Amino acid sequence: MTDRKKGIHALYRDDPVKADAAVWGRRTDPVTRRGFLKGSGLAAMSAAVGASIPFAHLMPGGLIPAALAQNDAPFEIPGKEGLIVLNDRPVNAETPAHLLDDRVTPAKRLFVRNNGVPPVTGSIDADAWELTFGGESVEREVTLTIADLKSRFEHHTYQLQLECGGNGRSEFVPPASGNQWTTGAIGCPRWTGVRLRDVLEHVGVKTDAVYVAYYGADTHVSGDPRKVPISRGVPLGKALEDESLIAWAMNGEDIPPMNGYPLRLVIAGWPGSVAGKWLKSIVVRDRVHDGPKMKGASYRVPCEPVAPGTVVPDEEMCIIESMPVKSLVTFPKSGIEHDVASLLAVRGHAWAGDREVSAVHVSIDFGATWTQAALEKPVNRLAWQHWQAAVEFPQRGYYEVWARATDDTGRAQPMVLPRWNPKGYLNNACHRIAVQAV
Ligand SMILES: Nc1nc2c(c(=O)[nH]1)N[C@H]1C(S)=C(S)[C@@H](COP(=O)(O)O)O[C@H]1N2
Ligand SMILES: [Mo]
Repeated sequence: MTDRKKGIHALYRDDPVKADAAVWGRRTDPVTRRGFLKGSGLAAMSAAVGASIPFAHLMPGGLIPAALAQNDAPFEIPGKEGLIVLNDRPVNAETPAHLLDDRVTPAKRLFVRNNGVPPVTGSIDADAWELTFGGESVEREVTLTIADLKSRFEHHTYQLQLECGGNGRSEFVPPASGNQWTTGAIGCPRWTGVRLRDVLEHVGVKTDAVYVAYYGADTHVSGDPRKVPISRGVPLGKALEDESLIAWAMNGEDIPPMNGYPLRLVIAGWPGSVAGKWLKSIVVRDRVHDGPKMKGASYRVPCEPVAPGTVVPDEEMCIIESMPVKSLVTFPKSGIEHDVASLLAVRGHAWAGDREVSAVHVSIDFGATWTQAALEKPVNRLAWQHWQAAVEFPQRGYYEVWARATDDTGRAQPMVLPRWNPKGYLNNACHRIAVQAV
């Protein structure tokens, strides 16, 4: 977005063509100056107004979308920079690939995925923030403050990836409803906190425990205080891993307000939705957790592959566990010109859910041939890995540089959209950038 500090009305008043591009990703016809919605912009617009808009691509440019016209709240997320806002109620924003180039994702570049309305945390005393442990399968109910967590348990710091299960959703055909993430709902900051396992050992877990879930301090978009926006969890085994943290710091500082200040769960390698923000309570369950967004099509995919567009009954949907192998090209930015006489240094990150990435390859001929990139080991388990390659272009012209990661079980990223599912999860198709060799 060109100017996130401006409200939607001001943005449209000053430059409707630019506003269209910022809000919807419209392509503007240079002659008529009329905007045309790109596929993803169209889907984003439909998602924002909660319905599909027939013939939206024929709508003249410069119209303020109805869903956004109701308020003049600024398109700015405090502490974030360069993110693309996909929705402002609730706030959801993703990071363009070239702004994810840092090895450790800085706070200003970490995407925001909110299911509800975040709590106002500005004036709270973080050390006094309480976390309650309950559920059928705890030995006793326990409440600990952040100060307790800090003083009673060993501190651990890990760099851990966080990726929304719906990252890449915008490419699904037929389209899936929800935030139209392209590639930017991923980040890999450094988190500090205590192990969930250490605290659960202190609380005491009964032998019938099977699942560990969270509740946060955010509220439902409807304003109904009895409704919970999201409460998800993981099987006990995943919760007890070394890297499953109750974290109070990100990159050595307070967690940003939109990313869960003052306390959140970080459970990496699985859909980001298991990593509860504004953490208020942890429940140990004797069954698969049944909180909001554990059922139906939420964070679940058809247990058996289905044809695109199939209506799948709830009983045939299975909960997503590990995220699949994936990679990004974070340098250079797509669309650059490059001198054909010199090698182009290309780099990015790769990750593979619970697994490790064993190789990354790049192609400049749409996958006809692949060259192996240099790949680093992760700094710790569940951190993304960096890769780089020097690309040579045989002659002037238009190229796409594709990256393709392979995990340690030999599974590589597909080049086309994999396995359609009703809510558009798990799109790990190869990322690519455009380069004009001149
Ligand atoms: N309390 C609470 N926790 C939450 C969410 C939420 O809306 N409320 N969103 C989840 C989802 S779907 C994702 S992908 C991650 C996003 O984390 P981030 O906003 O810090 O990037 O947080 C998860 N934890
Ligand atoms: Mo998510």
